[in-house]
Amino acid sequence: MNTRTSPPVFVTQPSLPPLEEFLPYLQAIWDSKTLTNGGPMHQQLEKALCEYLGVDHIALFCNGTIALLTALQALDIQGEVITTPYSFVATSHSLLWNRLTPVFVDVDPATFNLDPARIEAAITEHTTAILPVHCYGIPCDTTAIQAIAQRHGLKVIYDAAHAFGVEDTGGSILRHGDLSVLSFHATKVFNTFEGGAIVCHDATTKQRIDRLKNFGFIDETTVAAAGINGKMSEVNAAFGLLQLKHVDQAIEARRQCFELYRSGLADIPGIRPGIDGGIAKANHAYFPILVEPPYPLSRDELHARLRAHGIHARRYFYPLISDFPMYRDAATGQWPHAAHLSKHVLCLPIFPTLSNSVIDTIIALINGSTNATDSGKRRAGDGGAVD
Ligand code: T4K
Repeated sequence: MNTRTSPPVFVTQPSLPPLEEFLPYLQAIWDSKTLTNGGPMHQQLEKALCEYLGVDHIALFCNGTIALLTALQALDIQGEVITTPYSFVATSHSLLWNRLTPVFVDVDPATFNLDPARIEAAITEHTTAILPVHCYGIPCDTTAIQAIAQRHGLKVIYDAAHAFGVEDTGGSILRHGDLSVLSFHATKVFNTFEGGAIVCHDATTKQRIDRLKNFGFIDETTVAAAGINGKMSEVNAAFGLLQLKHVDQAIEARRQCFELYRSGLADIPGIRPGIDGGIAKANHAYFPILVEPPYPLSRDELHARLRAHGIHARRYFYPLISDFPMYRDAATGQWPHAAHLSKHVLCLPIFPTLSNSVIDTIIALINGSTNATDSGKRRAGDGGAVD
């Protein structure tokens, strides 16, 4: 079997609507000459997203990272913030940029998310907030986190960068916590090229966030806070309006990829396909698999093997954030579950235009590698569950 795919297949590929559908939006921007600073496209997208996502208030941003920075400023978070080491580095970088101290807590290996049972033990007199991540779009245990936050008077800001459109049985998961932060980066389920947003619950907070993302301006001559420039441009907002028309179809196409992977990988010893977490509505942003014994290759060997065949799966999230140099000093704890996931999870390509035949090829490569001769032996110590 010739399993080399051509061209290469990446972990994701952005959804793009037909170009001609975007031209009228560009024409409208050219006509209005309003390019940014909360113009008509920006306002329309905020309204449309509130309706689509089922939330009351949303503030658009130029990207998810600046939205995270601003969310922490908006709530005036100080001191220590409990967060996960198993995420994209932007999560905790937002803390360092605010001169806050990240306190890493281990994850629940079944959900990839902060383990509520471990949060309480990490709370000190300096703790003011929890910054959990709905990793891969799988909801955190929001009920337990809320109970802890209430008991200790902490704010909760969800990094919901992966969680566009995800619902639990009560509705949008973006309703949980004080704020939720979305990313609309090119690699996300819903993209505006670059972009992001903060979801909040009341008009006063929305106004504060809107001012903070516009240098702190209240009016032409009054600056209320040391704000930043976090605004989304009209072109990005217009693209978002168009993307919204296609996003349900895109999520459905992802779901079909998910189902194919799930059934195709179900019986391979040592390969554990990612969960959908009993989610009422999943977005299938990522397709993580755990690669563990008795599978004969290590995660890294499987990663290399797929790559040799043009399949660019990704080791999200390796290394752990706590292993990056700027965190090592502060990060003195042990996170065995997060460390295990970081060494054993591989995210397979998943995106709306991924063909069934490529998925079949990927499954065959993973399956065939049980007899693979093109790999080295499992490295000593690289395996074994944490518990
Ligand atoms: N919080 C969490 C939990 C996050 O995951 C992220 C971002 C953030 C916060 C911050 O949100 P933003 O500030 O980014 O809005 C990517 C993304 O750049 C990043 O947005 C994302 N998380 C992270 C998980 O993945 P890389 O370094 O893996 O991206 P890159 O360029 O290697 O892209 C992956 C693949 O996607 C490429 O191999 C090819 C494909 N691709 C990528 C781009 C940019 C395309 O086909 N077209 C493209 O335009 O970080």
